[in-house]
Amino acid sequence: MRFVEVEKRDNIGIIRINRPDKLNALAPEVLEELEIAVDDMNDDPQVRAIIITGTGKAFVAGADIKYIGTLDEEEGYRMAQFGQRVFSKIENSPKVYIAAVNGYALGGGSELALACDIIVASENAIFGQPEVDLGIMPGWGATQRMTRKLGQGWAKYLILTGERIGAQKAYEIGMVQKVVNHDNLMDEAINLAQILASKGPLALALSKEAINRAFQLGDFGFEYEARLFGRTVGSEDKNEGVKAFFEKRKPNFKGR
Ligand code: DAK
Repeated sequence: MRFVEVEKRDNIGIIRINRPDKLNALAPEVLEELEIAVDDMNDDPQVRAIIITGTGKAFVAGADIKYIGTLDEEEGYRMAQFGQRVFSKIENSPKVYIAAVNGYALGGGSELALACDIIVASENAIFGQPEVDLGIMPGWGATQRMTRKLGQGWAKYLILTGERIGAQKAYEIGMVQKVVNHDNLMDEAINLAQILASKGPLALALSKEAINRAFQLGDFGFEYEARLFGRTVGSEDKNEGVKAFFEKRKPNFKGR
């Protein structure tokens, strides 16, 4: 692929957006390649945790502004649906996605990071939803995911002002889970991915599914959790996890 690199190391996948001359802006071809990479990771039984990062000084500086300039209303709607489909494949994947944010995560880049389960940011990272400066609004999920993750107050503040914030501020408002030294970003992200890849895959998948639905299900969320909990308790992974605990060894989970 031309704009997206894919790497696999043991149980970990790395997706790298690689269009540094345009700060990894998500033109349609880049988004198409990202979808292929995400499908590949989601379908590979060896891969248990995936890191998304960018080449150069940006994670992703947004949707491609040149392309946005060419769109009419109907095309804009379709483009929004396309990006939402790709990002939903990340959010709804049974595997854990980590955004390793190495620099600018603006507009669609911030939305891509928000679609991931955990954000690890370089101290140099900059987040923002500057769409309003272009006379548009976010179209790849920020109004929904940012609101669910940060609450209406911060979602409105960031989306309505377009203000850019640094990694530390993003950490303080709960958008970022870990801020690390820039040079250690990938080591930290890989270390976290390895920790996640060592856990019971079914337990991770079902925990993620229940958390994702927390805001949709109301009180039924507890019933839903109980049902998914039952599935984990009836799994081979549970038998292996409990056995390994008493045998004082690491479990060898199979994800079933
Ligand atoms: N799109 C296209 N090209 C971009 C770009 C972008 N988002 N961001 C940067 N570039 C290009 C620049 O034009 C420049 O290209 P050349 O002039 O070299 O050809 C190159 O990348 C390097 O950028 P700069 O020269 O500007 O680099 P600086 O270090 O000086 O500045 C910057 C870095 C990140 C502060 C600056 O580039 C910047 O402000 N970029 C724009 C950031 C931004 O506004 N991003 C949000 C885009 S809006 C929707 C779907 C999605 C969305 C909305 C609707 N529907 C389909 C409805 C999402 C929208 C967005 O993401």
